[in-house]
Amino acid sequence: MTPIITAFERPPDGGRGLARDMRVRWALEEVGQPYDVRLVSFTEMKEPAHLALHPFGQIPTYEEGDLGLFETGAIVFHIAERHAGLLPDDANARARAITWMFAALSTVEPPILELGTARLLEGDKPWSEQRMPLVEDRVRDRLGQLSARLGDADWLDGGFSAGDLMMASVLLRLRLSGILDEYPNLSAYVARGEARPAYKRAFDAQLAVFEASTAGRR
Ligand code: GTB
Repeated sequence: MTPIITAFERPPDGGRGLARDMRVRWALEEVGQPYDVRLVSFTEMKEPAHLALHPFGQIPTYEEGDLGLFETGAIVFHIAERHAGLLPDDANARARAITWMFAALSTVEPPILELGTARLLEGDKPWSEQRMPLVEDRVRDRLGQLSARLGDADWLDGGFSAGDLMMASVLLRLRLSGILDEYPNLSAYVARGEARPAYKRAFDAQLAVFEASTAGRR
């Protein structure tokens, strides 16, 4: 059965692959699972049909037969559990790869999201200039720790796993800030992720959605 995921009908990131359907697309491409995409508008996301799938009215969602999932972490984990290629066979290595998925979402991503909020939504507030260095340093604290752990390894724990897919996706959101470049091994780590054929296929697919959404407006 071909799974169906949801994505923005008009991607607000300009096709840069920052919306979270990209993580799900990447996982599906890594395991070689074809998928369909249902594009939804911001209005449709808040309507009952979509809310029945996603209680918070967001993308991405994942449908496979009578299974409906939301939350990118849960979706990628589900894909990794059901297919070979994203989690090691060895039970302990598998548990460590899952740990890195959680670390990406629970420990590394929150300060990165906070930085995005501080810059995009609070940048015009009178207190923003004073607060910004604090927010940036919280990101640097996490990146410094992650950089020390990664060292000169290619991936976080042996071969590429769902943990790396999630961590690289989280770090990618920092690219425009310039902060990622302060950590050359993390920057190279993200570039290794982006160089994977599965990443490229996923990126091209989401970019095609953006391009189609702007075609009629030129
Ligand atoms: N915890 C959820 C998950 O991981 O699945 C969070 C899902 C989420 O934040 N979805 C966003 C959404 O649907 C899209 S990805 N937002 C609409 C809404 O809440 O009404 C986040 C995102 C949005 C935009 C950009 N961008 O423009 O660069 C990047 C990332």
